[in-house]
Amino acid sequence: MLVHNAEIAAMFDEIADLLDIQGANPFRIRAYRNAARTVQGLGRELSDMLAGDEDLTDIPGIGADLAAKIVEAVETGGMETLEKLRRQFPPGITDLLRLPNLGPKRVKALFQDLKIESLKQLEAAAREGKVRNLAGFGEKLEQQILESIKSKADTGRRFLRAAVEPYAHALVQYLETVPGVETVAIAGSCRRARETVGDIDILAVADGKSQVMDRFVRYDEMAEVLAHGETKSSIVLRTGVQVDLRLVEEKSLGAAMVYFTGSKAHNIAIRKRAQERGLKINEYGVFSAGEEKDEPYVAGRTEKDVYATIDLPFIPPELREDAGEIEAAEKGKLPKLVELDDIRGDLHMHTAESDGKNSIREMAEAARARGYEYIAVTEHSRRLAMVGGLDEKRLMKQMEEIDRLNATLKGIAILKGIEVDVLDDGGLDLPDSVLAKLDLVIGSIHSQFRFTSDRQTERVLRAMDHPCFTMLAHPTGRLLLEREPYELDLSRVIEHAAQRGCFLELNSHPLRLDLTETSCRMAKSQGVRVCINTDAHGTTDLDHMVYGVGQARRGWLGKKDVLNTLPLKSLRAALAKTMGK
Ligand code: DGT
Ligand code: CA
Ligand code: CA
Ligand code: ZN
Repeated sequence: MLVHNAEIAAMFDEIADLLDIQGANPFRIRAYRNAARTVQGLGRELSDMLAGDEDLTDIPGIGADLAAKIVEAVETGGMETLEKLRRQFPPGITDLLRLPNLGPKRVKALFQDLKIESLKQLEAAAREGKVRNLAGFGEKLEQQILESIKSKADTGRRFLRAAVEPYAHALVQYLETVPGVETVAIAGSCRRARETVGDIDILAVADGKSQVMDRFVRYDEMAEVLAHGETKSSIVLRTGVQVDLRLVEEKSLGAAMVYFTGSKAHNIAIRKRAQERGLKINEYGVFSAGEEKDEPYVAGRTEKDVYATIDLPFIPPELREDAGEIEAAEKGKLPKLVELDDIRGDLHMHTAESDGKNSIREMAEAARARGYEYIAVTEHSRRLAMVGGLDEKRLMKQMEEIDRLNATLKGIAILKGIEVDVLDDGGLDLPDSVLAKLDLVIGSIHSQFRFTSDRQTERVLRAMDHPCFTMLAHPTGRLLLEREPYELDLSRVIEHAAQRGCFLELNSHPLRLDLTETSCRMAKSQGVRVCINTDAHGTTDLDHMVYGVGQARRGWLGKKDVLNTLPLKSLRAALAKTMGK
């Protein structure tokens, strides 16, 4: 049995949840919580790393104890620690914790005082007005609970794309081995590189006698078969992700790819365009919609052919949201989107000097192995003492170390930076005299997430006005599926960045992807360059760059719009300018 990262992450999350209800040591809870995030965004399968005899404790946030649990999970499919905890609680209890208004204290109260063990029971109790009387609840919270149960039912469950993609790729590989199968391709929101996905959509071309559907519904990670037909089947994998597989004819593959890649809004727009040309587009092809009933086939083999029938060039999947791409394509104004290969360096990372896992040299060598020209080392500043933030003295020492490394390391340049905390009033957490010695200064909001929009925005604008401010890290502070962004007027921030001549980070961590695609477009329209960083806490995290690039592409960014596509010399000049040098 193959155990994927997402399953291991889910186990760690559940352990953290249950420990939380138990009132266990917060540090222990946080360690599991962080491990879940790390594993989820790893970009490589832990089972592969183990098979290759790699040391899991090299992964940021994974110590010997967590590494042993990962080994246990990969070998047995479970964790004894989790089993023990589960035996102490009813099974529906973790669903309660996932409601936005319910922390472990409240879940414990619901469980102990009202014997509520599931969302269903909670909904019933809230309807009957029983919940409001519990200590620390009240009528307003009861109402909010009902609303969040409802909205949860509305939106359905979504998954991080990064967490789901390994499943999609494994399944594609599996299907490709089935005799008679010619092509297997991923479509849907996965292909459009959305941050989160509702399910996995796969298309296959196979000869008539192929067993592909039978093999699909017997995939060994399948938990449930929802539909089993000749051309369409759906299964649910053990982790809860649904996969839709459709078998299409070769002459329809392009049309089916367009249709099932979506988005729905994009499809509707191109169908309308086809109608205007006396054509009909569906998942089988493009047909001439004449008077006669037999509707002759016009095209459908490739996506390019399909778009050509409606006088459009190929539109990259990341842009297919009916957000102006069709108009742009019509005018020949589609952007040439940035690619992973265009990226020449990574300007935000941490080392073992603070809460990272590797030395500066290891980070530099790993970056060089990925073909980069440069990196910047950007530790946290002193205010984040909890994660080893640097004060002036330690930062100066690190700068000397970087000088020594730069003198010996060939083929990669290490820039001196800092991820400095933006203080409540917009000041920076280190003195100007030391900041001025660096090559770049990244400002981050790590506190006071609850400021009003006005106050938060003023805070960020003040920070940007600092003479040594290069870029704003993870500008909205959101964590996908976990934490809403803080209130911030990003359009003012972007306008200000344009005037100030500084940059915005697009943080590539699969949980952050912070900037959104809309903000990327806004930045581009104001001429503010975006820097795609990984914020790596270890060498393996450098691989997150691909997710940042995916997001940038969804945000219409080309090579010129992205700061870290510049060669070293021009990059240095661009950075120096923000530092008043
Ligand atoms: P997801 O799964 O929620 O992340 O998003 P998608 O875009 O993958 O949506 P999904 O899986 O429901 O359907 C895959 C694609 O199939 C979708 O992007 C467009 C196409 N599609 C599905 N239903 C319809 C429909 O009712 N009309 C049209 N025009 N296209 C549809
Ligand atoms: Ca989908
Ligand atoms: Ca689907
Ligand atoms: Zn960072």
